[in-house]
Formats: sequence, structure tokens, C-alpha cells
Amino acid sequence: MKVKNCKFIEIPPIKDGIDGYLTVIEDTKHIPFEVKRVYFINHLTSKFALRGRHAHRQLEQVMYCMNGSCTVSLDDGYQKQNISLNSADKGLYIGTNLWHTMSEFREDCVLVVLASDKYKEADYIRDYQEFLRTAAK
Ligand code: T46
Repeated sequence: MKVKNCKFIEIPPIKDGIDGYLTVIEDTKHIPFEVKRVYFINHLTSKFALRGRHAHRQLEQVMYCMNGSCTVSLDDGYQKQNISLNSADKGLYIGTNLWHTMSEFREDCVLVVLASDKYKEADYIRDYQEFLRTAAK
């Protein structure tokens, strides 16, 4: 990865032949933190949909694109990288102080996010200049 504080987390499915695939995600075994919150994003009917555009101070997350696809744009304050998420088996870990923006959603995209803490607005850095100052520290 070109940017800091992120990595792919791959979880191979258990393939049950004609009965389909079963995929198990256990926190602390597969996910590098205790999962305290799960949320999902779907109904992405506009091609102009944009989500994220912020960084988190303490929160860690892993996102899986369960269906469809989207682009995740990452920025650690020094390097930028675009990642295409299009597989239910390959999650993206997003650590602290990483500016992330999700776009180019396919209409059938379902993004499932596992988070290390409950929702806390105070954890968000929503101002890009503040993010750059934090990243420089
Ligand atoms: C990320 C992407 C994929 C809550 O009340 N509880 C929650 O757990 C969350 C995540 C949001 N909200 C409320 C707060 C805002 O009024 O929902 C509204 C939109 O939240 P947010 O700006 O966080 O939405 P996204 O989709 O831009 O970003 C979220 C995550 O924050 C972000 O880290 O990766 O989903």
C-alpha cells in the first residue's frame, strides 16, 4: 500500500459446492480490533453519491463490499491512493488519521463496515486543513 495505516484483510469463503459460499468474520481473529459497531451502506442510486470525506482520530474500521463495487480514495496527508473494492472476500482496513472518500458506487453496491467503537462525532476530523495539520504531527 502506498498510504499509511491501511491494508487488505482477505477472508477466504468456505465453498460448499452447489450450496454456495459461507464466509465467517470473527473479531480479533480476522479483524485487528474488537468490533463494537457494524453498519452498512446501500441504495446507492445516484452516480454522484460521495461518502466519507473525513478522517477518524481513534476509530479503526474494516469495510467489505458485499455486492457491486466502489472506489475508496485514501489520503494519509502525504500520499494518495485509489482502491477499487469489488469483492466480499477482500476487506479494506482503514486506520486512524486517514482521509477516506467513497465514490463511483455501482447501484447495487452494499458496503458493510466493522468499527472499533460506537459512533462518536467528536472522533471525526471533517475539515481537510485540520486533517493535514494532524497528519503532519
Ligand atoms: C466510512 C463510511 C463508509 C450515526 O448516527 N451513526 C453511525 O454509526 C454512523 C456511521 C453515522 N451516523 C450518522 C451521522 C451523520 O448524521 O449518519 C450521518 C452520516 O454519517 P457519516 O458522515 O459518518 O457517513 P459516511 O457514510 O460519510 O461515513 C461513514 C463512516 O463515518 C466513514 O468512516 O468509512 O461510512
